[in-house]
Amino acid sequence: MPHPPSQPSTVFGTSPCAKALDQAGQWVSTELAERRNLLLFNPVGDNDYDTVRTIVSAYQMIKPGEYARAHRHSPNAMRLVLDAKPGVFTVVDGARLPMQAGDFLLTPGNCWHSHYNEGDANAYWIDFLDVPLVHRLEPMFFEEYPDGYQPVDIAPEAHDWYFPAAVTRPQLHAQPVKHGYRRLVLNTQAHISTMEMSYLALTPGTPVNFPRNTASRIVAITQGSGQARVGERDIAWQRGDVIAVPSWVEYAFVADEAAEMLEVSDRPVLDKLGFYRETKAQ
Ligand code: GTQ
Ligand code: FE2
Repeated sequence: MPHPPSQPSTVFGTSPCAKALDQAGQWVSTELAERRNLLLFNPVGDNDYDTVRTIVSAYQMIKPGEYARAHRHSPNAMRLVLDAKPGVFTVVDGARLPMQAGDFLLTPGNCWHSHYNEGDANAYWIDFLDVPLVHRLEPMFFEEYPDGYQPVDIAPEAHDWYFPAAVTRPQLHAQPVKHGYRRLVLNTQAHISTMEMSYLALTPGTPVNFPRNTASRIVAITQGSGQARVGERDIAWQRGDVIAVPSWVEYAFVADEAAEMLEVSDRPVLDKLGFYRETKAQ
């Protein structure tokens, strides 16, 4: 089994985004707000919510001792953990799922969920939800849990909704290199049918030209740094950054140092409706 590079030493907690979340933390409590989010909306036209047309992403921060009360909604949600000390967890329909750096967790639509920080440092993660798709199709439902607290079971050994970095990183690095990178598609279809999630590993200095395609994608960098070209835009990226790749836009990535990223795409929706199309890979 090839050895993945060791866990990142850089923490998200020192970045400008984390500073903004920390500032929000001084003013907005989890009592006051349902969730403490920094929404990544794309400033195109009059849009003030969507990251891409079908998916929204947001940073979320929770302070030590805080509790984000239980609710449920029809949109599907997922979380990619950036920084978390032991004692941070989310509860999804009673299952207590740990949140540690690099972990990825599902909150399928209509499951009760609440977040806890019983550690001693702020915890940061990235949320992805199909809210824009659900909003456009209109089957939007939201419900607060009566009195805010859902029952909490003990942490399961393994769970279909839980993708710990300790499991996914070795799996990613065991994948073959194709078109200059490794890809691990996560087994999530049975739980979330609107989005497909994969981890990508890039080798330093090897440019990856992705085929232009009709899916909308959001890429979140979990390790390393490099550059991207998305449409007409040149982007320098590093761990903790989020990059939106709208439908039918050309995009290419190159890593400066061994890099890993999570890609969330709406391809399953396009596939089911017969709208998926891509140009040949270069
Ligand atoms: O953590 O439950 O970013 O309901 C947006 C909506 C997070 C959450 C978001 C949500 C949540
Ligand atoms: Fe939620």
